[in-house]
Amino acid sequence: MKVYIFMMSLLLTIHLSAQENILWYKQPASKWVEALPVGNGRMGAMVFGDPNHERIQLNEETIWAGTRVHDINPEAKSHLREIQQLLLDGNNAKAYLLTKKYMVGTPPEIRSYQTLGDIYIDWADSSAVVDYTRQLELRPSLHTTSFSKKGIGYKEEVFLSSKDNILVVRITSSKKQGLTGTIRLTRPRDAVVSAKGKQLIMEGQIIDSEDPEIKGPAGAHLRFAAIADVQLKEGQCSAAGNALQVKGATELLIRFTAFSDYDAQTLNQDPAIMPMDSCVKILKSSAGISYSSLLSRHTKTVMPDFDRCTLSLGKNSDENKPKLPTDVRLANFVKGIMDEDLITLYFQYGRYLLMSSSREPARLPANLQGKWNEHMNAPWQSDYHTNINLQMNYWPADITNTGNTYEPLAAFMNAMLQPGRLCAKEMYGAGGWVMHHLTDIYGRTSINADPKWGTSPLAGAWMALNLYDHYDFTRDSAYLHRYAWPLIKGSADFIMDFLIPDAEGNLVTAPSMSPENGFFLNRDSTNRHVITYGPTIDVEIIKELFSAIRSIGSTMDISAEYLKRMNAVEAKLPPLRINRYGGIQEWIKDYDEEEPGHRHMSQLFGLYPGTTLIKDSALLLASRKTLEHRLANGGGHTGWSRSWMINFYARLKDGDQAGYHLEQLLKKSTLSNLFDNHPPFQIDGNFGSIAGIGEMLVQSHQGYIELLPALPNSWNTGSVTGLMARGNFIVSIQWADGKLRKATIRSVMGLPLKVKHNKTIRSFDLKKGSEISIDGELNLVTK
Ligand code: FUC
Repeated sequence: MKVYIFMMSLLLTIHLSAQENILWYKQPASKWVEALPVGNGRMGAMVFGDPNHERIQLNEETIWAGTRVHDINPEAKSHLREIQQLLLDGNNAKAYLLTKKYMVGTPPEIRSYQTLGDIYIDWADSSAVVDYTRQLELRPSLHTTSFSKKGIGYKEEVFLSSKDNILVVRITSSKKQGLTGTIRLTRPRDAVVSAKGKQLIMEGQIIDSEDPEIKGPAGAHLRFAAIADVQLKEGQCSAAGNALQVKGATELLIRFTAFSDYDAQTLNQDPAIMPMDSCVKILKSSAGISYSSLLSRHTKTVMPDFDRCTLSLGKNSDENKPKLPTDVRLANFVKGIMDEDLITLYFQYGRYLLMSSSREPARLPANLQGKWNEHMNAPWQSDYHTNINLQMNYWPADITNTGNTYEPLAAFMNAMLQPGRLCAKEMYGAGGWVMHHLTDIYGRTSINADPKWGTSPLAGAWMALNLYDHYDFTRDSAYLHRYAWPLIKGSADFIMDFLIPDAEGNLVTAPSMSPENGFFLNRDSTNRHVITYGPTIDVEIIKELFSAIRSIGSTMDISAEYLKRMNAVEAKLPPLRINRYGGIQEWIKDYDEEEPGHRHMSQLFGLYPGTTLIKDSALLLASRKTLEHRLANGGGHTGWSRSWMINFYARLKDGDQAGYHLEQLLKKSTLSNLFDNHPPFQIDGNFGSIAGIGEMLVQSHQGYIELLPALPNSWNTGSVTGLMARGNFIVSIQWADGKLRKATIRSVMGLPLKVKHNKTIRSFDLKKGSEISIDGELNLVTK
């Protein structure tokens, strides 16, 4: 009997931990958003899996148009007071005009992240293709296309190695010497490709032309280089013009890499960097390593991070590869056929995307499209929007335990301090640092758009809070000192200099906005405004920032005097108010909103990612009303907006609503390659939503770890391993029939532990590195 029980529980464990980690399709990608992404953080590639004319679209994280400029409008500071006064006087229209004239950056816009180019492989044999499949294994991040032509089997494997910093493409044929075709490396512009020996060599420089919108410096900027190095088993490879002709090979191996002369530390081009030398050096270091060793080196690098966290919603088959192709499953899901495994696949795909766009050797954070972009001029420049999007990209980094994906963001933000300090001083005459609603890799900090989008002076403080939260999860004090604290303290310095008193004696930000919603000053007015003073999101950001400083200040170099000043400022912030329909008031007054269903829900910053609204039951209730009001008016219609909804409802401990919005995201805002669809493709929705899944299962923002705080009824049985909670705890949970069966919590740092489930809260003494297992009543259980 004992043996039987043991076997059953073993089977149950295996069953629960078996997880599908494969996206697969029966046909090649016919467009870019059907192709599948691989990435090593620094480079990205989209694989089409075309059996006749293969296309692998390539990205390198630094391939951006634009250049380092001093973008502060020299008129800003001298017109600041006037603009502020106009806003306080209710002359928003004139304030907007002057903001547009005097505060917008010079140049007023930024340029785009660009495609690096494409590798094309045109096969000589274009006869009928049978037995076609292409698949992306998330674990260990490997794309495989296989098919047959005239009885000959072909297989193409593609991965982007973090370990060796190269793209690897291996193609084999089942028939000796079965591979004959042409390999090309191309770019739409600004590059020359030559074929030498068995290599394709690209050299280029980004040419920025005059653009009436951007008005940025025209000219030749970043220099870049790329090499595709080909090795064969049997057969020949020779240059044919600027392409390589392969004849009669049995196996083909392409190693590819690319670099520019951009330096991420200075956010600038560095003429001392020789991109071609960087390519040669990297390729040399992996020369002579066999394909199987390259793959196993890659696997050993990425698998441990991927395996940190697993999710099962109870339906996982024991097979690793699902029976139906991913696009068919998604189409079924859209029709209303529930597929729990598609949700878990989507969860792991989000983690995969973050790991593939933001890990060593990446030096830059994941942008609006991660690192995957086929355009020369991408939607929203594929840039770093900091009025929700960049923040959202990193929401899952800690809770879903994605390894060191945070590092590129932390380093980049730290580099932003220098231009941000200049901006605070020159634009506002303030200390500290500031940035507005977007930036590029050259550290632009000004209002770089029409002020109705761009006037977000606390976007930098929001970023600083993001960095603080990473500290709160990891409690890594070296990281805190090096990266987070200078941004946190610098934001507080800026804010205290920037705030002005309004007529009621409140201290307010101005000019500012509630991204990116408009309002009417009077109910009968037809004049729409965006620019304002003291919007609610700013008040919430300041409160969160000051509270973060209070909780870590004692360990940092901060005087009692400073804390006193901070407290005095906080006491004069405008109160958080409830508006006429019972929601959180979005602006300083209860204005009529222009778009009641607006995609941004900035006034709920204090619900998620913040906590201000959670501390007060009336405000918490009003938060729910705000969501209902937005939704009743068509809200949640962009991918990222829907993802934010999941987090909001998770924080409201409403699992069914959180689950509903997750389903809506898959049904309405997900492309067949499971990319998030704004539309168009924008990756923040992939990231925000999986943070939301984490929040549904474990929350840790209230001083305790709450287990299964927002479990949907439909997630009846399941398990999760390896979620992270603040204080550096690693949490695994099993539940069945909607009830917590067992939770295991490991303490990495040995900090005090409090756990909550349903209404019970219990404290535990847990030493560094040790773990406990508890049941649904929070009683200790032996394993
Ligand atoms: C914000 C959003 C848009 C879009 C853009 C990149 O401005 O309002 O919906 O996501 O960022």
